[in-house]
Parts: sequence; structure tokens; C-alpha cells
Amino acid sequence: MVDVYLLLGSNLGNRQLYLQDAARYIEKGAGKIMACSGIYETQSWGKTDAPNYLNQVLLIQTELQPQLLLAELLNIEIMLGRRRLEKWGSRTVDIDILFYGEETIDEPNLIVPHPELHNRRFTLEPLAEIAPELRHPILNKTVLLLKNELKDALAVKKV
Ligand code: PH2
Ligand code: MG
Ligand code: MG
Repeated sequence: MVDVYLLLGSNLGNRQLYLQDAARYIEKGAGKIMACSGIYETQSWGKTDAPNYLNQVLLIQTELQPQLLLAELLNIEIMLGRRRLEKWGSRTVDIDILFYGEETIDEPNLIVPHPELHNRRFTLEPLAEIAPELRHPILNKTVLLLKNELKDALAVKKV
């Protein structure tokens, strides 16, 4: 069993319901949910004219190896209506692997820890809510410290 932190994001349609449905499918096919952050309303990062997101972090325990977990998460995104049209395009639901235990993974389709997590308030605020003392295995800093060092000024507000 491995502890995995996931980031859920939605900025299309009934965002709250997409997060709920994603959590349901994750528990069915990916692993047991051990903790959930609150839900945060967040300004779109990268593509600033896109609608606001709802973001949430989940801690799951999984038996799936990273590539199998990724395949399952992409499958859930598709079941929930995600269509990939452009980079950073709006989406019904996005499920990203932030941490997979303490492993570092660098494969063409999967980089873990998520390579942008330390730059994004929409990730670090919910993550710090449930795992402030978690240590980034490459940067060797806690999530709380990364959050305190953030320069990202985009609005992030707990719903
Ligand atoms: N995801 C992105 C790009 N920009 N902005 C916010 N606020 N939340 C996200 O989940 C998000 C984003 C790429 O996956
Ligand atoms: Mg993403
Ligand atoms: Mg993604």
C-alpha cells in the first residue's frame, strides 16, 4: 500500500458534482480515500481568461503501480466527460498525481512529484491543509515551507 496525494480540478459545468463523482470513481477503482482537503475556488493558472476552478486534494492508499494508477485516473477523467483539446484548456475534471509515496518518477507520460506543484497556490493551499509536514523528496522541503515561500499571487479561497 502506498500513500498517494491527488489533486482534483474542475472548471466546467457542475464543478462540485464533478469533484464528488471523481472521488467516488477513485474509491471504486484507484484506492481508499484516507483524507480530503476542503474545496477551494481558485483563479485559473496559466490561461488567465479561463473560468475559475474548484480544486481539492485527496490522500489515497493504493495497491496500483504508478502507471496503472495513472491509466485508471485518465480513464476516470474520460468517463466524466473530459476532452483534451488544448494545453491548459477548460476541463470537467483533471486528476493529477502530486506524490506517490516518496518515489520520484521521470517517464515521458508521468513525472512525480508533480513538476509544478511547488509553484502553484491552488495546489499547495489544499495540500497544506491535510499534509503540512509532508516532505518533497527532491526539494527536501515540507509542504508548509513550500507554501510559505510561494510567489503565486492568484486568488485561492476555501469554499
Ligand atoms: N490546472 C491546470 C492549469 N491551470 N488553474 C487552477 N486554478 N486549477 C487547476 O487545477 C489548473 C489551473 C492544468 O492542469
Ligand atoms: Mg493538472
Ligand atoms: Mg492532468
